Parts: sequence; C-alpha cells; structure tokens
Amino acid sequence: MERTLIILKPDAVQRGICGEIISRFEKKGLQVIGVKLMKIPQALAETHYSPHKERPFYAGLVKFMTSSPVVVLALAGKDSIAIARKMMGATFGSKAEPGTIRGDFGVSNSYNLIHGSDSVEAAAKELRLFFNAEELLEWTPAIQAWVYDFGKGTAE
Ligand code: IDP
Ligand code: MG
Repeated sequence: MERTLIILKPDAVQRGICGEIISRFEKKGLQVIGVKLMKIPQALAETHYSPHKERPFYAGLVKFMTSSPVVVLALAGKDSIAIARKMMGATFGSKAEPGTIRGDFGVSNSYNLIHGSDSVEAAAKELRLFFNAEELLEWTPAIQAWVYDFGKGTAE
C-alpha cells in the first residue's frame, strides 16, 4: 500500500477540527499507520518546506508551522497520495471546492489546515523527516476485506 504524510496544521489543532479531518480519512478507507502531536522544530519546518525556499511566503509559512502544535499522520492505502490530495482540495481555502477539507473548513489561503505529500518521492522523504521507522505500524484493519476487493488477489 502507498504511504503519504499528512500534517494537520496549527490552525486545525487550534480550531479543534483534527478529529473531523481524521474521521474523513478513516471513513474513506485510508489507514492510519502513524500519528503524533508535536511542535515542529524550526530546522524541521525549514527542511520540510525547502522546495519553497525562494517563494515570498516561505518565511511566513515556516513561522506559522512552528507557532503551535500540529498533528502528523502517516496514511496508507492504494493511491493514498492522490486520494488524500483530492480530499484536501485546492491550496487556497478561498478557492477550494465544497466537499473538500479546505473547501469545507477554511477561507484563508495561508492558514489552509492541512499538508499532504504531492508525489511518491516527496512522501518517502517527508515520512522519513517526521517518523522513525518503528513509529510506522504494519497492521491489518479488520475491515480491510470490505474496504478493497481482493477477489483477484490484489487490492482493487
Ligand atoms: P499545497 O499545500 O497545496 O501542496 P504548496 O504550493 O505546496 O501547496 O504550498 C505550501 C503551503 O504554502 C500551502 O499549503 C500554504 O500554506 C502556503 N502557501 C502557498 N502559496 C501561498 C501564497 O501564495 N500565499 C501564502 N501562503 C501560501
Ligand atoms: Mg505542496
């Protein structure tokens, strides 16, 4: 199963909507294989957002992400990266479609509630940044056989 790194940003924690967001992923069928509440250290935030280093919003973004605790999730599922991104919605809360997490819960363009890895390479790198190997648990949900069709041997 593909893995992705999700961060429920400081605004999601402060506004008390982490439970609702995690619930959406659980109900969709994405499996939580790692979770922690943490205050992101400055250096980790800088590394995580280093692809945006030259962007005008970078300093504000790092300040925001280190300002208050976040909830970090590792999710597993077939095509979990693309599925989670679709559930998150467009980057800007003002533009995100209703039905998406950003579309339903926020209006801000920078305080947009959630981060999700955008590629297999980014997910691998980000999961390593935020979790030790032993913090990611291999477990089989009891409902797995009803979440996917395993009729042909693989998850469909
Ligand atoms: P993404 O989170 O949808 O992948 P990115 O383009 O990777 O969007 O940007 C990373 C984060 O930087 C966004 O989630 C948002 O918090 C912030 N951000 C992006 N563009 C802007 C902007 O134009 N103004 C302010 N903040 C921005
Ligand atoms: Mg991004």
